[in-house]
Amino acid sequence: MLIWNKTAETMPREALIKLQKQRLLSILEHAYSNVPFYKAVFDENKISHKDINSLDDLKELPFTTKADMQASYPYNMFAIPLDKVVRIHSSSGTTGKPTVVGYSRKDLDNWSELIARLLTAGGVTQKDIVQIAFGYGLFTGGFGLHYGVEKIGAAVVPVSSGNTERQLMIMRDFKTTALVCTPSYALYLAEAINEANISPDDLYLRVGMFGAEPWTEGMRSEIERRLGISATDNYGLSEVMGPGVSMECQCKHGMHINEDHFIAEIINPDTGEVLPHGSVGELVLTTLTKEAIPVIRYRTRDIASLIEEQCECGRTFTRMTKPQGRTDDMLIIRGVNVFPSQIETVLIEMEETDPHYQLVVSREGALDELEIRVEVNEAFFSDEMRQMREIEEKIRQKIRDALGVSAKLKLVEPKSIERSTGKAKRVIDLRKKN
Ligand code: DLL
Repeated sequence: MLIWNKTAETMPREALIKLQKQRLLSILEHAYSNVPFYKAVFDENKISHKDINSLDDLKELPFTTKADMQASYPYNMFAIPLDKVVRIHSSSGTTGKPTVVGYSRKDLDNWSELIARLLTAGGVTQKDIVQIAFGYGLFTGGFGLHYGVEKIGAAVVPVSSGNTERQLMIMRDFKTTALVCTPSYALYLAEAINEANISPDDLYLRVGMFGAEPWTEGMRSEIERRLGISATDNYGLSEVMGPGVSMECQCKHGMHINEDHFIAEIINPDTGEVLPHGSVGELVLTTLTKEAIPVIRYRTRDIASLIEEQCECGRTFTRMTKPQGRTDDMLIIRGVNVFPSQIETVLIEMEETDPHYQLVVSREGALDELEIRVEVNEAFFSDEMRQMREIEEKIRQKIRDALGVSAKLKLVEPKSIERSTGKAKRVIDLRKKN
């Protein structure tokens, strides 16, 4: 199995911990001295970065939240002067102010390095033609992945997101071998390939590196089967860097966290307490090398757990499980916590439905109601009510057995749920309007 940076990625744990400690101390010093926000919170909590003597002491430091980053709009989290900043990205800002993130030249070099690791882990080499169908713009997906492809020496096709017909034409004519986008867009492309009567044999696709949204193992099998590729997952978030925080290797069992650049912790989202290894909770990340925006104990709101056992690929970095979802996407249906990904797992196993669904949450009286809208597979679609009702009942039963909640089911016609070229919108929450 190929590894981009063997020295770093297979470093013995003791050496890694030593490196993390050394980098942590210097990033704390950098944050305290150059970011008024960190000076204020450390002083307020009567904590000095000088009291931090081991990685274990990290838990004494306060968290950084999305609200903190938003309140610092646009540049108050920056630790370097603007004339040393060479790139600026930003989150979409659908909830409140956008968060603005900057990168120094060194940050961009590190970012490319981590993306080169991600692509190599996914099977990309210098020989590949890599089609990037993430949006190029303020979103970190497009430009973030781009420079890692160049670093490897593969050919990058920066097609950006959208215009599915053109994506297919390019994929076929440019002989694309590697695809980079969201898993939901990969599925959409697979569907479009089928509709355009293009045979997978006319294409050269071999591997796909997908991320930026939650997806299940079932969804992976579906994408791999339909596109005839090997698909790997990768994770990241703009506040911490963008893509490249962690990535799967060919073992496809958890994403290796680039621990020479980030420290990961899992906390109880309600109490903030650090949980023992293996526990499921909220992922908290600390950047170890970021110059422009050092981030200490950032609460990602993503729910995952850490896998400590050494991976067969030889990498020594701890893995994180696929995030099941975000704390803010968790639905509480009659007292039961439900993540959209749990519903996806059930739906994807049903031959009668296609993996296109939406969850509509509403409130009736004091209770939350969940309606699952899912597309019927073309082969099972019928005008006969009885037949459709039988399928509905079958799914309802499966959801009840798997999740312990009952939901309304609404079967919809094939291709009636809006396709996404970026991050799919799975949940429509009508409660927020009340
Ligand atoms: O989505 C960065 C990225 C771009 C990652 C391209 C991977 C590939 P944001 O827009 O800031 O950044 O969104 C970050 O997306 O907190 C997760 O909730 C979710 N997310 C990202 N990757 C995954 C993944 C980019 N592999 C937020 N699985 C994160 C599940 C993911 N959720």
